[in-house]
Amino acid sequence: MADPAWLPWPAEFAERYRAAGWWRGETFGSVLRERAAAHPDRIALVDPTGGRDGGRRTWSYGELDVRADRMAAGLTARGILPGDKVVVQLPNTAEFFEVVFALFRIGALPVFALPAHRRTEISYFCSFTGAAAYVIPAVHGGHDYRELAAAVRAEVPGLREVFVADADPGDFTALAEVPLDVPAGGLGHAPAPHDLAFLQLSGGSTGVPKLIPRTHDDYIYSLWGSNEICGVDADSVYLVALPAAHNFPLSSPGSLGVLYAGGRVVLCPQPVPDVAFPLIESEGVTITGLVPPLALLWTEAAARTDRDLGSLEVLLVGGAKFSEEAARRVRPGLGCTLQQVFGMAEGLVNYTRLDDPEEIVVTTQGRPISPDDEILIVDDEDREVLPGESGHLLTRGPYTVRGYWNAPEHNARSFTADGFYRTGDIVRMTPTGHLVVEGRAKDQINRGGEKIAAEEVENHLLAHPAVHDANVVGEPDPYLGERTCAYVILREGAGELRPAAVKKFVRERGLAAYKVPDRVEFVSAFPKTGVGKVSKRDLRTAAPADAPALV
Ligand code: J2J
Repeated sequence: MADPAWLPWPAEFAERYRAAGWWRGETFGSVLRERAAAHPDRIALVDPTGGRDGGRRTWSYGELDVRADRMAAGLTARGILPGDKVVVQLPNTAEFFEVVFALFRIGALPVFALPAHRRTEISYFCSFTGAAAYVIPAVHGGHDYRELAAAVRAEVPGLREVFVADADPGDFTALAEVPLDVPAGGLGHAPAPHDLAFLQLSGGSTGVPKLIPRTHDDYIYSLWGSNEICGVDADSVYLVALPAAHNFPLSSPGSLGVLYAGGRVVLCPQPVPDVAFPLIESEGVTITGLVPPLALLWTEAAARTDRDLGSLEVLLVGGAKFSEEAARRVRPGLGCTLQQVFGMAEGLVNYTRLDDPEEIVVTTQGRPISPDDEILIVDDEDREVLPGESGHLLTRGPYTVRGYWNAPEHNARSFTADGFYRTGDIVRMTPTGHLVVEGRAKDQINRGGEKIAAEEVENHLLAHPAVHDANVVGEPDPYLGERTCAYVILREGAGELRPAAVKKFVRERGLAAYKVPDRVEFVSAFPKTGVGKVSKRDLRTAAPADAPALV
């Protein structure tokens, strides 16, 4: 069933990707069914704190399959239909997979929210997609998601159902009450491999986040392609340390890649060494993925731990640039192979290979998964640069989308006429074909792997009655790589406003905490470019001590 808000691949490309064997004609529902039939008793998921007593809980492939079916039947009975959107905001728990596979079976589309998102983001996802339902934990990380859901529901009356994946659902429906026996005739509808499977979130550089439509065919290719490159097989044990719904731990090769291979997925409630290291030891974790700040933290902590991390074979690091110095420390520190991964929820994923020389592994961000990933490196006028020079990365291929969901105007800017995605990244290619990320042309801050669209935060700052104008830029941070600084011009006669009050204002607008500016600087003017536009580049290089010069 084609979604009218989605731009599929042109037929000749789809045919080519099928003929090449990249698109295998599978769906997530069919894959889980096959794995469950082949090895029902093999463990699929380990949720170390998800048991009734807060202890370890495991689900076999057979159990996950049955649970997905029963959840699908129950959700269907509650009116969740093929093509419906369901915002899923669950932490790293087994229920995340139960719900997501149930939706895959129905042909309803999960919209992957992160646990950090708050009222403004969730209300937007729900209203923009016309979501039929929203799935939350009761309380996670000290935050009561039932209160969040109540606020979202008040703003988005069309949201029919809220399901709570805990025993105490408050005013909403407990997820545990939903499952039903599958009717004799089955679920009644099975999505096709070329149908949309879900909407993923883009890091974004615009006022509101964009949604990325991914199909079963294309995403499953990115999974098995990643598995081959990362050595994932049925013996792999993957630790989901980052938030499960993020594209990196979901697919590079991530939980879904490892489930595709028939391996085991271990859910880590928090990515800190004190929680993750005991799990690596007790569960025999072989592979995991981290953003650079966490990779640094783990490498340092490994020197002090008495935990045995010997099972860990591969550490994937990506989401933001991993410095060469930090990369060099991974193998001696953690005793495993580093794979750099430069990926994006829109599609293209690059990896250094397991047999690449150490020099390439520590100095590049890898090369594409597929021989059919097309890479162009161009100047500001879309002309290809000379080999080895840096430029804008454009890409097209068998698992890179052709447009955002329901965003025609934005698509005209973010994609070329012939379907290349403008990544907004500045890269160069080495003679070995590896990409090195040199910078970014998009107006985005990459805060240790968490992406912040400057415009989104600026819009919230502008809503403050005392704020005349605002610009948000990234500035260097030794741990995060980059942190955010908001440069603010106050209205005349606005009186005194303290940075803390500005931060509080943004937080109370209902934004994820990571989007709240790390630093707020009051200025009386912004530096301008030759043509009179605000020069973010000059703002970026304005170190705190220089700031008064701007006044
Ligand atoms: C520099 N910048 C990087 C890297 C991503 C695997 C890994 C990461 C993501 C991801 C992902 C980078 N060095 N190694 O989806 O499947 C920046 C680039 C890129 C943007 C995408 C995956 N790895 N980046 O981070 O959609 O700017 O996906 O365009 O969140 O992160 O962000 P996102």
